[in-house]
Amino acid sequence: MSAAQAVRAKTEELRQRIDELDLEGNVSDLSIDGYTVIRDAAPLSFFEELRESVLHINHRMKGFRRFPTNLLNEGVVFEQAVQLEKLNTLYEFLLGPNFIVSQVSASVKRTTLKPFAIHADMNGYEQPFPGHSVIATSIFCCDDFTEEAGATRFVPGSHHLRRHPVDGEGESEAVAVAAPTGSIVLWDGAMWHGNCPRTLPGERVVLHLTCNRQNVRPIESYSGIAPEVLRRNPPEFSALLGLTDRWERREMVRDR
Ligand SMILES: O=C(O)CCC(=O)C(=O)O
Repeated sequence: MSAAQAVRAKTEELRQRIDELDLEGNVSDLSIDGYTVIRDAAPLSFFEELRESVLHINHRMKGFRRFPTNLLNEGVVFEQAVQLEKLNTLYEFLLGPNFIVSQVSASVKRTTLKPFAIHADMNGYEQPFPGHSVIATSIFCCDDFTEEAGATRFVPGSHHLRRHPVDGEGESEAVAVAAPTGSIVLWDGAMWHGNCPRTLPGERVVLHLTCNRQNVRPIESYSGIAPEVLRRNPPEFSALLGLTDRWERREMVRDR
């Protein structure tokens, strides 16, 4: 099979998977608006366990102010989070086959009048951004997302601009996403987004998962991941972490 035929076969296989998993609507949301809400990506019990684990880390870190990162060493539920079929099919749609995990992080938003300012996740990128998606972020909703609950807010279609917002651009156009507990919200890294103030009591607990196209440098390094984490997961897990990347070179080695 030629390289071109292999690429076509992968595209056909992805198209079939999108059909089988009933993700056509999500694909058009991502293309037109730049973000989508994925329903039933995992059982509710998974989101309950995730919530408990994030709150446990939050407690251990004395109510972290900065997002904690490198959560793949924090338990099986985080390993499961990076291997969900529906989500990873949509990551593949955005970032191509062999996309890699870049960061696994979490946040707990309590009652506050402070919104998260509008920004794009294209850290390290000058402008214009590449014409295709290179980074994509998802948020796992362990609580209901409404405007009052402090939901993520988006400027629909802003990913088409291929640049960062400046001087408060997008603040007045952003709309809160509505998503029930158990949803995952996924967006193109070029999307302009932030979050809303939380006027409700209680906490909004979420996992943040950033993935990259395979040739984009990840934020986290997994070379030091606990060996038992690799042992208890399939080989595809190591590939997701970029550990089987045949272009990764740590040394300059002369050809013989
Ligand atoms: O917390 C949110 O809803 C949005 C988070 C965010 O802006 C991000 O992860 O880049």
